[in-house]
Amino acid sequence: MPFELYVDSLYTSPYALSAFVALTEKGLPFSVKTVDLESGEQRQAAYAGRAVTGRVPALVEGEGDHQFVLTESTAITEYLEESFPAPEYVSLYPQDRRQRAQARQIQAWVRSDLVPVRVERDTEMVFFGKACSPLSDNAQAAAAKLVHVAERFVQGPQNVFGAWSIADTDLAIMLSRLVRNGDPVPAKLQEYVEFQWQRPSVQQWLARHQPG
Ligand SMILES: N[C@@H](CCC(=O)N[C@@H](CS)C(=O)NCC(=O)O)C(=O)O
Repeated sequence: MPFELYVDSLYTSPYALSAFVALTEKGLPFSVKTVDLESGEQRQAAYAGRAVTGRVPALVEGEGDHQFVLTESTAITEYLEESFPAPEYVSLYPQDRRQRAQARQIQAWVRSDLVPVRVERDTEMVFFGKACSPLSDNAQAAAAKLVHVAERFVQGPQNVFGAWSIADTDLAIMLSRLVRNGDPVPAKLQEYVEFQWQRPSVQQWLARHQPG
């Protein structure tokens, strides 16, 4: 396997999911290794000595002296896109320069804003249906902003930019924090989340939650 992808052992990291989907969409052979974040494995030398930020996901390419280890999911997806470009490989980003910039905009935004939604609707709820309390005032405001921005981007029930891009997966996972919990979200955005959820690369990630 030329690549290894380190993900959290519960498979709940939306950032690990994004890197997993990127590798899967590119059709690259890779093995998945898990890191137990609960026990702090990410801070131990065996992991942090290689994955310098001590977080998941981490992409490992090659072996020995030539091994290359990269963390930060968007750095990983950009690296894969440059290393394995279209048309030979599936594109992770739109071909149009402005759309590509907007895809990066979505990716950066869902990772840096909306903290109350990320805290009060964590991905254990998304993937395991964990019960959640009603949203606080702060989280309601963040949820309203998420819906407002998503409605500007999502014009139909399918992809933001016509062809699928990795920003669709990232935006849909963010929206699924509300949709999966039954928080009010316009039907168009619910359909969008469902469409993205059915993507085979996302389903391959979900299959990792099944026992056995
Ligand atoms: N901006 C990073 C975020 C990565 C991140 O927050 N990873 C979390 C899991 S979702 C993690 O490794 N947490 C353990 C820690 O920080 O100690 C990315 O996009 O990869």
